[in-house]
Amino acid sequence: MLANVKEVKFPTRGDERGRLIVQEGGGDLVPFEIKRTFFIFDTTPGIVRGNHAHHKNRQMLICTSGACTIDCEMPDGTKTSHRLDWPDKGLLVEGMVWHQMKEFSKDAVLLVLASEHYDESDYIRSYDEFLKMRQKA
Ligand code: T46
Repeated sequence: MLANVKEVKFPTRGDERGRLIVQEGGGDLVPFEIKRTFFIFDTTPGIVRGNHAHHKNRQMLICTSGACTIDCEMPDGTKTSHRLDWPDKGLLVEGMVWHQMKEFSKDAVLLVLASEHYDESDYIRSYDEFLKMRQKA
């Protein structure tokens, strides 16, 4: 069965010039074609972002600088928390996972690779609605 959330580790390539990490769509680590990327930075201290789920969109979250924490709630009610604090750490978040991002360090840059183009109708932004959909599933 497909895990709703999965921590992955990207290989680090490096030589005397520095380090390099690759994310490629359609492989084992990012198991979808990447249609969109965006990143979150310069966050307000103490802020909590997210607080939604997606119907269809699948995402890979990577904190390329600094650190932040991702809290997830699965369709079966299981809750997990993940600290992203190094650029080789990725968190695959499938659809129908309620998630929030918090505890951003001042220098945090959270890169998100998405399987879908932006579509507001793909968001479930009401927690009550998420609970109702969860019961139906
Ligand atoms: C997610 C987490 C990890 C766009 O116009 N296009 C886009 O591609 C995105 C991502 C956002 N926007 C607009 C929609 C809002 O007016 O930018 C504004 C901020 O978006 P939002 O409040 O959804 O941001 P977050 O940080 O709560 O959530 C974002 C993503 O939207 C979401 O898909 O899973 O990062």
